[in-house]
Amino acid sequence: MRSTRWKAASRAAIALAGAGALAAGMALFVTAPASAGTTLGASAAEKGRYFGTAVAGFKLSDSAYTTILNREFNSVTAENEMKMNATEPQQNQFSYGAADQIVNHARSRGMSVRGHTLAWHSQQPGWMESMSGSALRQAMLNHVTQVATHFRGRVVAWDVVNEAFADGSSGGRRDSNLQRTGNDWIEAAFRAARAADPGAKLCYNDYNTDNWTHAKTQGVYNMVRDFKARGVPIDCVGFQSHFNNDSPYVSNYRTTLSSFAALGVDVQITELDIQGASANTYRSVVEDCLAVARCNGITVWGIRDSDSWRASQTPLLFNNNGSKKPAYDAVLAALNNGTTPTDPPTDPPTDPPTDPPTDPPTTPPPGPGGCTATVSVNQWTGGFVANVRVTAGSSALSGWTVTIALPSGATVTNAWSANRSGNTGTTNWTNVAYNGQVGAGQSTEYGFQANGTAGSLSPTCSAR
Ligand code: G2I
Repeated sequence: MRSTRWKAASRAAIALAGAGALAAGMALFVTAPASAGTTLGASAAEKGRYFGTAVAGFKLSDSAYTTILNREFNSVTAENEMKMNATEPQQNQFSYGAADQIVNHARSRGMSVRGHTLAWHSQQPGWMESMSGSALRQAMLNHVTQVATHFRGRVVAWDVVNEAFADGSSGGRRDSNLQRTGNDWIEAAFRAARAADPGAKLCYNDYNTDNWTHAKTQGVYNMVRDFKARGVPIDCVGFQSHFNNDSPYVSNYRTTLSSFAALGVDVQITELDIQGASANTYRSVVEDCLAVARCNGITVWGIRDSDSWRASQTPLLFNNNGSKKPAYDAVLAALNNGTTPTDPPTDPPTDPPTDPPTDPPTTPPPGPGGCTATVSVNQWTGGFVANVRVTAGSSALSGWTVTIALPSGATVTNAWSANRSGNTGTTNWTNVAYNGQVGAGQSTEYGFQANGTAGSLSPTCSAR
């Protein structure tokens, strides 16, 4: 519908130009198509997504590395620095220096941070590896609580539990010291994380869960469905997506992403790398994410091939000297082209100019601008977290304002991914640097935590 109207407007413009508007010396202006980003982060943001990378803290002193990081990415995952062995090397002695350095680097540049990971059978500190039973369960829950509390308000999404399912055909849990504390260890970890940081999205993260037909994928799917049915606090599922010859990209990947999303969780591609870095495969992965409304971001597992845990497979978007590879161009183009039918037109600059200024009412872009906002609330006694989803109308947004009237007694205590004015009564929220640009029909989210009772909130949204 929209693109038909756009074409009709273009045809009208051609006719006008042909009728001598140019010759008459009329000033013409061109309505730019939704601007195409020139970096991964900016282009993803235009689609209401983030584009992130794993960062190794010790490389932040490498200027070739940080130049690419700072230019291209708007989300960061610590490659190793938030793992259990890094953050609690001795029991009850927490060590956050390396992780804080990454978090500060990211946040001071407007990048968001994914936390990886609170509970995992691997990379446990020695003291934990040798524990079992209720002592281990208690130590794990304490770890989740302490670490999530330390990073509260600074991590937008946590991989609460990592890699808890078995490979192969069983579709069941992986054996581990944590699993042997009882099958409910995963939900116990999620509940502890929610209590410690109610504002963070809580994800389950795993590998080899890309192929919809695999038993492992189905096992994780059934767990998430069960968690949603029973009210276990899970918000998202991470698909590591380490693609290689043994575990290749498959065309049902999009089905996997959309099937999980249909359970009512966000889906995120969390550790993407592709053996050989086929441009076509990278493009397909990006297109699959863009095709699923709740696929809200992609993280690649390193910047240059030499940064990869599988460097010999040259699986990343930049080569060893930091040059962009063909896969980079494919990813950027896929982000800019988008695949959703509501995408704004992306006509090349050779297109005819649009209507002259003497005819403003019919000047493209067609359709109403504006935006809508919806809110979902997690209420507990005495407080709540609100996640607000901002959705662009039929035109892309370059900024937005949401107004929410809070009932008396409700006071905002912290917020993320938006600027706020007011913390009681009428509150106004505007985009931050990285989420102001929202493609037509696309969404972005922000959230806040408050004391009191939310009641029914009715946010309004306007473009700015
Ligand atoms: O194995 C690839 C990834 C699979 N999913 C979970 C991720 O957390 C995991 O990341 C990798 C890191 O890329 C590696 O860098 O996890 C490995 C194990 O934690 C990391 O390797 C470790 C080495 O095992 C250590 O010997 C080394 O000290 O990296 C450490 C820091 O370089």
